[in-house]
Amino acid sequence: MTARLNNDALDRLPADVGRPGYDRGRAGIGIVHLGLGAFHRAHQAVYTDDVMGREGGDWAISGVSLRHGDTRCALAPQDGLYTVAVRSGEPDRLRVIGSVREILVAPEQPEAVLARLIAPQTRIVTLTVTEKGYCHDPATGELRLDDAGIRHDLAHPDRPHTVIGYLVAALARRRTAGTAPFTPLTCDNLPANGRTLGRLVLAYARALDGGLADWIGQAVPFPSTMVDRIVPATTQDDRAAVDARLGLADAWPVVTEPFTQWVIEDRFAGPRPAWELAGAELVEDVEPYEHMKLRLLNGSHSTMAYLGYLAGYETIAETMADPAFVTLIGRMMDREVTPTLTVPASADLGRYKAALLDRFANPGLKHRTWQIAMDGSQKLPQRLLGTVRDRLAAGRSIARLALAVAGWMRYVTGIDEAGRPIEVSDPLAGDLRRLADQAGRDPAALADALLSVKAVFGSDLPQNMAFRSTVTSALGTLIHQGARATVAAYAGMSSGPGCGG
Ligand code: CS2
Repeated sequence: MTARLNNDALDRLPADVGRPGYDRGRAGIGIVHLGLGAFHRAHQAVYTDDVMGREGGDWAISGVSLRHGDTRCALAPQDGLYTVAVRSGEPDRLRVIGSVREILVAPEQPEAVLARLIAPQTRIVTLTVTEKGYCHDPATGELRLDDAGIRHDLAHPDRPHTVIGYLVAALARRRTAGTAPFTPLTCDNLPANGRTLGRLVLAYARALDGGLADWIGQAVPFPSTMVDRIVPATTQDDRAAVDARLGLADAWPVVTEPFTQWVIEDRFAGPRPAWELAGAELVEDVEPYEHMKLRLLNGSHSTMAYLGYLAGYETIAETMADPAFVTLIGRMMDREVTPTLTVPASADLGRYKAALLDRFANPGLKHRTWQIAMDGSQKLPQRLLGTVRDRLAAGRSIARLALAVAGWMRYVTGIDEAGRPIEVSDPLAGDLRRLADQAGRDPAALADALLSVKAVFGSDLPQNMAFRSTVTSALGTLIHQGARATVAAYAGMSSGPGCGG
């Protein structure tokens, strides 16, 4: 049996595999990360590993899984070590990351998680808990006081289940103990993610204790961040390829692309790692970067996910091998999204978009359309609907954006174009399916039914006749002609100035 990757095996790694450039045993834990998934391991943990390699520091990470123990099962026997394989056209570049020092599983060890969050040495709490982890209404960004987890936590604030509950319970204990607060640093693809998290934390704290809420409001900064790296779920083939290169068994490597970007608002309650040494951009205001990324990258991703899945494509790279999709996405970015953006000082939008098309086409990444299609009800507002609102307000066309929304509507009916079931993974999947079943396949009835979902569309968009009719018409074409023909037709279309064009 192949020996396992762990601290003792670091010396035996092949020369071309990168490894931690610091003494792991001496680095204390300074960061707690909530949501220890592949994205964190290929992104923030790598930046932190870089910084520790350059200047040491007590910035090791205590990684917390919020639901299952599978990451701990894989990584604890490896002393938290794992491989990041960077994949493009050439052979993978491999690097073993050492910044994750401890792995906790919140449902099994809630007190251990709280103890880490309360420890004075914990200066920063990073989060990648996905959109639905924030227990908020995606359309308004407000806390859902009727969310089952939030209701539980308000009734039992010392035994939280939700991320918001954990943050507030720990901040409350730090305040009582006279310990300085940590800085919560959200790394999820939410609009104004720091400000949103701050608003949710304050709303929850206020429901518990006004004094605590006032203290948080005054003492705890919530910097926003823009994070970017495409990290598909690891496959068995990926594991086998990494093991063969290492000559060791790594139970859960992560595979990613060469591109990586992290833009962070430089507002921290205490010290922070010098992430700029690893290429992060520390700025005053993240919003222009975030709009650029959420609307261009994630908006395109979701569009390709729904329409690509319906067209029978398993991955984004396969979808982008279809020239009609390349044209559709390129034109959607250029003609409908770009005019809504304020260009960040350091960005060259033309190059950014060209690079996106290349990144999407990376054939080494098996990024499943189904994976990106998950949780659409939580993603659509910031990826597509903010752009739609800006375009409608300016009286400009939204045809391609409307097609993307129609793609989501067709997808959540739960039946594909060949009549096979689609496994729709979304917190609202049941409601969406019920609405779709009641409406049947009449495009206007189906669009009306799904537009009534306030958590996605708010109360303004359903009232907007231009939006309603453009989405309905795209949905009609999709239902009657199928995704491939529809995408080809929309790709060939020229944009008029009106809302439908
Ligand atoms: C993707 C993102 O799964 C998804 O919804 O759009 O995870 C995307 O790959 C990242 O945001 C890229 O930075």
